[in-house]
Amino acid sequence: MAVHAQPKLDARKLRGDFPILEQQIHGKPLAYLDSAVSAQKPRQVLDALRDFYETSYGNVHRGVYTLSERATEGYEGARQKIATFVNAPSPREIVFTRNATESINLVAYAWGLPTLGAGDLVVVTELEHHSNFVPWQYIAKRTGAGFRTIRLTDAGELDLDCLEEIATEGQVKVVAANYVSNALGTVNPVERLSAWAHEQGAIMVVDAAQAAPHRRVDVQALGCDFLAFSAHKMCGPTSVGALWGRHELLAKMEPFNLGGHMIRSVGLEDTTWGDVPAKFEAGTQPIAEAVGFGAAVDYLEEVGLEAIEQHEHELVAYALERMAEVPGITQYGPLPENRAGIVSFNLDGVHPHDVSQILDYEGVAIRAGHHCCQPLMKRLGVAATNRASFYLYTIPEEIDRLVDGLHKARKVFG
Ligand code: 7TS
Repeated sequence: MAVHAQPKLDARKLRGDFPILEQQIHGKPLAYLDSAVSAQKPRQVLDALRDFYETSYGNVHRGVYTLSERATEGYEGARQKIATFVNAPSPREIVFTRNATESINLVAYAWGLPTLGAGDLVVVTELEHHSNFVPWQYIAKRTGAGFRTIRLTDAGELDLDCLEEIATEGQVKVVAANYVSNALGTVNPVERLSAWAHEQGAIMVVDAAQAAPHRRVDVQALGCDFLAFSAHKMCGPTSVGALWGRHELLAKMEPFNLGGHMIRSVGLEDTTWGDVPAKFEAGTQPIAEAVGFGAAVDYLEEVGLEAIEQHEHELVAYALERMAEVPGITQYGPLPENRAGIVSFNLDGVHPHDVSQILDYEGVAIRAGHHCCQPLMKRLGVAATNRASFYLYTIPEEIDRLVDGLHKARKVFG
């Protein structure tokens, strides 16, 4: 549960930081209810990007001139901020990647490919985004390892009763699960899964793409071995993400991408690798984006992660209650107590794309589709759902407008 270390956030005031929210869509104020797909950017992040390009831009770790040193300070300073943000023991354990997807692929390829084999098991959940499902399924196939999924209860929570059975079917080597589900908002018991993974002699990989923006994430408290997240869902720029990994694991792993910067020395016969994290950062990195990522972390810390979690908890409870008034609605996912700021639903007889189109005419942006969770959609017995997702700038009036739009969609298509 949230610790109320900070005062409640003032979403109305925070909205002033987000220029994009000032516009109208189809003559109506924009209600952006799709932050799970990507969050909007505050002026503080946009200014940091512009300021970096205008005053400090250069390539990093290369030049001995002032500008390159300044750029390196900005880039490494961002790494330090991100390490502190997830309570990593050392900034060397933070690897910059393009996004959460690349972070997970890095682990699947660089750790999984040489480690896994016949008789081993890779365990994921039925609730995964494809980013934390497909790479593991693929690497399991390539290595001959088995692939198992932790099933779901009807409430959309992980059914941990199946763990015992899975453990009898092979040597569990990796457990990969999301902390917060992007499709249902379920908050998963990552600490328990980490403990179980370690009992089996396995590593625990956490997809924190939907957690890091919305709640305090502490890699040491979670007890995991790897944690992946993306800046763009955290008010930061696109094209940069992070992988946190335990140093002893990162140090033993082979590289993922090969080329400039990641080497120690290159000879005609052999090449040796640089230290962690350089070993995993081949080629020119998303330098300004990393600096913007650091600014986004500063912004979230300023608002307060506990305050953000509490705000979204109130919004999701309000949304679930208000949406239950809509005739013919089916809501998916757990009770608000175990859910982040995401609601997933269908309207009887109305295709999700039609719902989201009607809402767009009202200026309300939500997502319709399978949310990159086809195994989950199969479990729910649907092809797609509508999904509304909230963030620190969401206000209850936007949920009221969503509900009004749903009544309208029923009238038009019902
Ligand atoms: N994991 C989860 C839980 C996600 O929600 C997403 C993206 C990813 C991984 C991948 O993140 P990326 O930054 O590498 O793309 N989520 C969504 C979504 O909910 N709708 O579209 C993308």
